[in-house]
Amino acid sequence: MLAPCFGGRKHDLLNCLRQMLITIVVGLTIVPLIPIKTSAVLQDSIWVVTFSPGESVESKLKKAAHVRPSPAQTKWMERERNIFIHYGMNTFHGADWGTGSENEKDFAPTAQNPAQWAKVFKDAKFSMVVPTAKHHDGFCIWNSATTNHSVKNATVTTDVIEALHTGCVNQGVDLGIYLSPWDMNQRDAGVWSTSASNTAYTTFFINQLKELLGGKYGPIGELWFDGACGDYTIWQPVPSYRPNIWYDTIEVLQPMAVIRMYDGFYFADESRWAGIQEGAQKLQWRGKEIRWIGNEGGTGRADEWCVQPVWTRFFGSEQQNNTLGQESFYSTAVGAVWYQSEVNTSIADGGQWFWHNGGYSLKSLSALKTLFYNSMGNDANLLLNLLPDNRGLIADDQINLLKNWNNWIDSSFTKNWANGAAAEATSQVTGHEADKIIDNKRHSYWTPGGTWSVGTSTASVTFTLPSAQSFDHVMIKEYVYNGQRVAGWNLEYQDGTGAWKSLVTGKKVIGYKRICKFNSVSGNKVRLNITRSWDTPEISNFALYRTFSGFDATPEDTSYLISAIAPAVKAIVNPLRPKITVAANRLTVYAAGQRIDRVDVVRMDGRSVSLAAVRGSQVSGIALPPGIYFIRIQAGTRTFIDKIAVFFEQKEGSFRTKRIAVHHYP
Ligand code: FUL
Repeated sequence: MLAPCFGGRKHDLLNCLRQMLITIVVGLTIVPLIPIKTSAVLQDSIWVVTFSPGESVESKLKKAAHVRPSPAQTKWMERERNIFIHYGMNTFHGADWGTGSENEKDFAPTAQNPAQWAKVFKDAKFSMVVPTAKHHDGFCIWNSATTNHSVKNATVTTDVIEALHTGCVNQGVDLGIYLSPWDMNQRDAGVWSTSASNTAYTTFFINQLKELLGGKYGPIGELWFDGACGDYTIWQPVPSYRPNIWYDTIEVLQPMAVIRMYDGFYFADESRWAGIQEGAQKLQWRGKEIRWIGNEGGTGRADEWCVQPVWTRFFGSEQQNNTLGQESFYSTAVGAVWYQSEVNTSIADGGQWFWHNGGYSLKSLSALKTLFYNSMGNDANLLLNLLPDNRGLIADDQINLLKNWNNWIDSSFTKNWANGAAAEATSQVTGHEADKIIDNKRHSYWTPGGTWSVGTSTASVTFTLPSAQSFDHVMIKEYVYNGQRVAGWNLEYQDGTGAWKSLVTGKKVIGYKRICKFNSVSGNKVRLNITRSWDTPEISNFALYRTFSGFDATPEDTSYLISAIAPAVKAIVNPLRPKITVAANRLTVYAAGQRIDRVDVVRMDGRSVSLAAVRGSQVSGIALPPGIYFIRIQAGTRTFIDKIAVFFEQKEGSFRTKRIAVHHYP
């Protein structure tokens, strides 16, 4: 069957036709293992550079500064947050690792609805979902012709990947695939083996990839190859695996998919590695690779580099090296590659990936905030795992936590207090002036220009805000489309006395996006100092944020969530559609004739000043100083926040509305 691959979204027409062609050719039958010609890059390209033997570290750093992401890596980088889904046979056995001998009939969801999952991803602003098509036990949640151990023999026979694909197309979310190389069911059938001479499993695995990537499930954005293997040493390459053939297959079938590399992988085979070291050969890098951050607890390194020096042939056991990416590796490095990291962790605590009958303990809101800083705020991408339950649904507690988290992100990182600032740089190039940093455009940037020396050059930009503001975060983006360069920076502000004081110190990386938190300060002058850069720095965006904590709740306190409201009460709350009008410095809330018990208008400055608490269906005439406000509406016995950003600007002694955004839940 030819599934349409446009799905209502903009996809490359050629890719689509290509996928259709592949679907016709490959079909969904088991095909023999035909070697697929590698399209891997055998010479330097934008995403890989090979150094010359004896090259100086300074020269290597300058070359590394020009390594850039490929189109597939760029697309993935800009996704920023993706969802992981662990769902399969384990969901029905209260296990995180199965045995491979489970009865297919045990897969028996009572209300399975991947369309519900897709809506959750969309509402929580995730770009792509990566479901466990097959976990280590070998049970396939798609209708596979490669094995009987799949949903086709389960109590519920729906092809979960197909249903999820349909749901995702409807919600505008992309699909990725997790496919476990380790397969306990095939081990027991004698197909999976660690013996290097066993080719049966490679054939089997490639056939599974062809089914999943052949077009039936549309464009696939990411492949995830778990290194875990309880039947062999972790991180060491399983001798029978042929990752290069897996990757070749992906390149042919899904050229825009990135690959979360199988842990036990080599940068080159032994003979070519020697040639690379001698300068006779080039490093091979596909421009599809993404890097495991090195743990599953959601933390990253103090500085997380997208560009990685290549100094060892075998990378698997280096994945946890805490100094990865640092300049010290360049003395022995043979080259550098674009290899951005992905932070994968579960929304459940204790390393639990699958839903268990005995329940789970969710991460706290505060832990999810930390996760945001460690991933999307630390030059890395987030892959956050959700656990559909044995009904086949994502439970409300996970959805509510995501809503709380998004409320915090949106309220904290929307209003840029540096907007409208005057930007002055120590030097700048025509067309790339300092104010390009605060034009809120992705593809414009400031650069000081001139000749840049890695060891001695520095540059600064001073931002003068229109008026003194308080802020507690900075967000900076490098123009990584030309390469990642900054290797040292700090931030200062001028306090009331005119003295410059440190806000952020000791940082190396900026990269795609860096967000740093500090104690709230107030001032109107802020200075970004680039103290080290591998080549002329290029900075594309800068923001100062003020976080909102007025309605922060502990995970136990979900009272303000609409989804926590009992259905009967929800029916009353839903139609409220409060209307917000602002005239000069007055704010009015109408509740469309519905009764509301109480309205609180709270200022979003972390100090949580309640400005009004009024009963009735109409609240009006609240005098408001400039700021961003949240409105909490209480109906019945429950409360929810209708998140409202009301931006005021002071103009000639009065206030005028700059922007009003009203969001309704659900
Ligand atoms: C690990 C696996 O063993 C876990 O079960 C889970 O799938 C996690 C994402 O990767 O290596």
